[in-house]
Amino acid sequence: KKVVLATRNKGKVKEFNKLFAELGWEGISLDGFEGVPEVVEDGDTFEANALKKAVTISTYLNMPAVGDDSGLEVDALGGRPGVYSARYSGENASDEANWRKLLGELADVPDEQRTARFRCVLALVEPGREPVVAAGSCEGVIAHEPKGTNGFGYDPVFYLPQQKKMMAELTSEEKNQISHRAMAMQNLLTTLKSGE
Ligand code: ITT
Repeated sequence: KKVVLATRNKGKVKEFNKLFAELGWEGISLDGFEGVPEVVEDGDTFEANALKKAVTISTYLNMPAVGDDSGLEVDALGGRPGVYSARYSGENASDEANWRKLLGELADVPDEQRTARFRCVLALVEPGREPVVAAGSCEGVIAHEPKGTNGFGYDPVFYLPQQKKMMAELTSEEKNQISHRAMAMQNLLTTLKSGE
């Protein structure tokens, strides 16, 4: 199955390429196409934005597309940055600027109140079919200092108590065993199989 990855995020593309390979799917990047419309992420839920990405790209290319909307929910911040995770410290903010802002906001928050989770919603949109949506999450704790250079986004400050490591210290294979994206992908497959 050939599926366009409706994302401009290179970290996501890398993870999807591995997750798709396990299924025998071929993930096609947006890089090879011209005139691809920008998706305005104005939804207030992960689901709305994931659908918008997949519908926009699938309609434009007339091919199956997967949209991924994801982010970090921090309990001490009432669930922020949530759907605004990519733009937490401003439009086109770097990953480092975003996690530095997060560490600043949590500076006075004690360890036991630093719980958080990554969430991912995937939407698979195929021409002539009903969209399929699936979600996944991954629990962790926001650290005080960054560590690790793998992954992307908030991975350097997202501590996994079970692994006793930061997400950015995991290899992409290890991350793909436990991540919100991997869980959402599993749930997507289960839903697809149940509809066959
Ligand atoms: P696309 O919309 O083109 O897919 P994006 O980076 O704008 O790319 P999102 O709107 O879904 O994607 O924003 C998700 C942000 O949440 C992302 O930029 C990271 O900061 C964070 N995030 C999502 N998944 C993550 C992961 O696996 N590890 C670390 N941070 C993650």
